[in-house]
Amino acid sequence: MKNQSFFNIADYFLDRNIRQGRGHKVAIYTDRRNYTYSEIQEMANKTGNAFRELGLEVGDRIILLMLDEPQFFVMYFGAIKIGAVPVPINTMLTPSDYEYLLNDSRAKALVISEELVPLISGIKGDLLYLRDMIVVSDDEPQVPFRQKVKNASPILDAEYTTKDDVGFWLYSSGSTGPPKGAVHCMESPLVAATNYGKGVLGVTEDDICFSAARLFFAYGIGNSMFFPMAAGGSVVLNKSRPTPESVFSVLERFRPTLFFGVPTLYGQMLEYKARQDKEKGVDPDPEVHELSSVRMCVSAGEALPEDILRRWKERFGVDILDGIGSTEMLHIYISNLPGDVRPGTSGKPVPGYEIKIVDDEGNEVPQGEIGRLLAKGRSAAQNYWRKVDKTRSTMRGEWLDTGDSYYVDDEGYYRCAGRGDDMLKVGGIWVSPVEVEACLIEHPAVLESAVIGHPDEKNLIKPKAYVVLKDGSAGSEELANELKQFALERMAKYKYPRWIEFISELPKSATGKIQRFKLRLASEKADAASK
Ligand code: 3UK
Repeated sequence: MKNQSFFNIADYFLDRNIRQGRGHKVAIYTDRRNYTYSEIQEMANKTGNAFRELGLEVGDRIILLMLDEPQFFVMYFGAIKIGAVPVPINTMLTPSDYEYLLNDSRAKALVISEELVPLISGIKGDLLYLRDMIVVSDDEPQVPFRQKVKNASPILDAEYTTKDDVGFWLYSSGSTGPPKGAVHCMESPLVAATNYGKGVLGVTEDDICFSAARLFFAYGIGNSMFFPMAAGGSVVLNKSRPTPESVFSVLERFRPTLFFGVPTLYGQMLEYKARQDKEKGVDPDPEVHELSSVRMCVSAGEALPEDILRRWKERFGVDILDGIGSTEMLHIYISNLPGDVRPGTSGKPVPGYEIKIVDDEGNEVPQGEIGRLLAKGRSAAQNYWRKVDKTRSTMRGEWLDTGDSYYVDDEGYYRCAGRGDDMLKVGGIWVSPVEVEACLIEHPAVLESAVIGHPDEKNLIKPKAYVVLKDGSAGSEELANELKQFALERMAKYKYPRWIEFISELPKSATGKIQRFKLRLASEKADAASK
């Protein structure tokens, strides 16, 4: 067993920092108090020992349905220390989504933030594998687990794992079918932190990271956990939903050096600031603002509109580095670089990753031509859990098919040209058109529907639904509002269609597949004509 060298990411991120003398350093800042590396280590050790007492073992999944709080770190590292597998999941889903995730993962334990308990109270089906639910409130698990933690030893040597062991999973959603568990290796976090955190952002122990993207996303967990902990730096955690107001207040209070967001938020923050500036009635002082401590901003999740980047730099004097990452690659693998930012592009390959753009036969296309973006690197997931076909079609040997269409421009910058599968990103989160369509069809008046991404006034993508009614009628504004409400009540809120257009039939291929690209083209044409 011990012929492969020991590697456990909890040992690397916690114990190593303490061995290197950072025990008294603040690892986490929150509104209530700070936590040193030693404190997090001790709590994680006790938690790991308490997990063992529950009978949890190497390979057992533990779902984390948690807000951004220190206990997320404690539970995550407690699990990894004993070789169990933490599975952070999205906190904005519905009871039936949670039922699926709990059963698909066969998690034996669920750790849930108290505030989120109502989300799962509506689960109607059976939870076939779940044995223990641990509720976290006020930075502590509730009894009976709290008692187990209290009585547990603060000493816990990490399980003898290697870099290839399963470290954790992250679920990724597809256009059809349910979400897929991307199974990540133990070493993936360190690879992402080395290639991008250190290589691109130059994160050091002096950095304080603050990510508006939450810990349950690959993007967020990289920003808030992997990058600071790999460098021995610190992170600010904030439980509240990232609104411009809450984000500005965290920036002002904790003065982080690195800020991570998604395009929607950058757009909202600019708007919020413009409103404030207007109310004050004086020209804004470009030197005095909440971002004065920030040396670099990062955007990912969807393409950052050029205009937002330009306005941001004007107002706050700091660049936003746009980069493309994915749950499967764990983090950003093509990025704009400090001092080499080309607005409207994803930048260039991050050193440590290889990229190629190929045609349908898998041959590389000439520069300037659009093709499928493939990526290769050691932070790539090893497989999708219980999805053999999907694994084989996406993870092609050393190369991962990202599902994105890209091309390289004349100057070598990578430019996004959409996705092959009609999926859309809303505020950085996937929305499957198929899911929204299926929901609308449940409404008694709806015969058929097709959903596409449509830019709002800030040029950010939101779902738009084309609806064919059963009675063939032309619909009405009331019905449109009713359908929006109908969708709002049945799915995660960010998925509902912001616009509804009634049409007499949907464009379809000979095989009966909805041709969403035709609707996209028609909609773009109509927008251009109305401008
Ligand atoms: C799209 C982008 C254009 C693209 C993510 C940073 O977004 C992340 O992971 P997901 O699995 O989605 C991946 C897909 O999102 N995308 C992401 N970033 C960009 N498109 N420009 C961008 N800058 O379709 C990609 O395949 O949710 C982002 C770090 C870790 C991540 N997991």
